[in-house]
Amino acid sequence: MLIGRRPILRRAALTAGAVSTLLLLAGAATAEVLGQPTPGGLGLPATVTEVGAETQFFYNVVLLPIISFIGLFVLGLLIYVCWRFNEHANPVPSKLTHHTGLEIVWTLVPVLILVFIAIPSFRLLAHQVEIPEPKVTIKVTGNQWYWSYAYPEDQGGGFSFDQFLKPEAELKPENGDVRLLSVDNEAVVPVGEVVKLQVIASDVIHSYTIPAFTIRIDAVPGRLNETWFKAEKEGLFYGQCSKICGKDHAFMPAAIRVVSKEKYAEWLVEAKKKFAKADDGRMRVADERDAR
Ligand SMILES: [Cu+2]
Repeated sequence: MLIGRRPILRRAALTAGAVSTLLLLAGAATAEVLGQPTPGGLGLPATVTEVGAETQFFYNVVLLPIISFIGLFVLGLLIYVCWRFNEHANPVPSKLTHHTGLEIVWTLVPVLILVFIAIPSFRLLAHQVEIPEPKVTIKVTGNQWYWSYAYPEDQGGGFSFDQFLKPEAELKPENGDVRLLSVDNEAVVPVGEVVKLQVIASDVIHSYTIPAFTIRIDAVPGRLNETWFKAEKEGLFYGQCSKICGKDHAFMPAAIRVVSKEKYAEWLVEAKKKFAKADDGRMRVADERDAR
């Protein structure tokens, strides 16, 4: 019996390997475009952070082959059982109900697989959760249905602004605008620096997600969540709200532009002037409302 099963095991292992290699290649093929989805893309989107690279390694090299192998192994067993033990092939069924050795094996093997997965998984989790000393801290607030960003004063900021979806009529594809992703005010961060995001919501639960940074963090009213990223490449990176938050949930993209340190310093100066007026305006509206 055991001899008959071995070629099936070997074939299942080979097929699992081939499937995961194909998926890996598909992932590599889409790695060209940064920061936004690619038509016909397969696999995880390209990442520009160390944590992202670790996450993708964990998924592509550890999890995907294991799950492909298990799926194909179980499928193979089912097909074998249907073929070998159906009524015609095996008219007198075995009365066997217990097999201590087999029961120990099918308990122990899954436990060992889980332990094998748990070790790199916890190491990765710690890397994601422990925030290194940040160079830039930004407060991101989720609103129905847009994001707001606040840059603290002691880091050259002292301003805040809202980020709305660009209406379809204003899109300029020749300037790289992307439907349902481009925004009016992009958030800007420096390349190669640790950026800490403090994320909260003003109304309902939203979720701030930028796939290229491999970050997704819930924005919850009354609770300040934190995450971080260190982008290693310059570019424009899009994300979308990832928690169903109301009727315009699909229309509140997030956009972060990663630039050189010099350009970031220039942007801070410009943004301070540009958004100071907006802040005054908002305060004036609030004052008038309070006076009423
Ligand atoms: Cu939302």
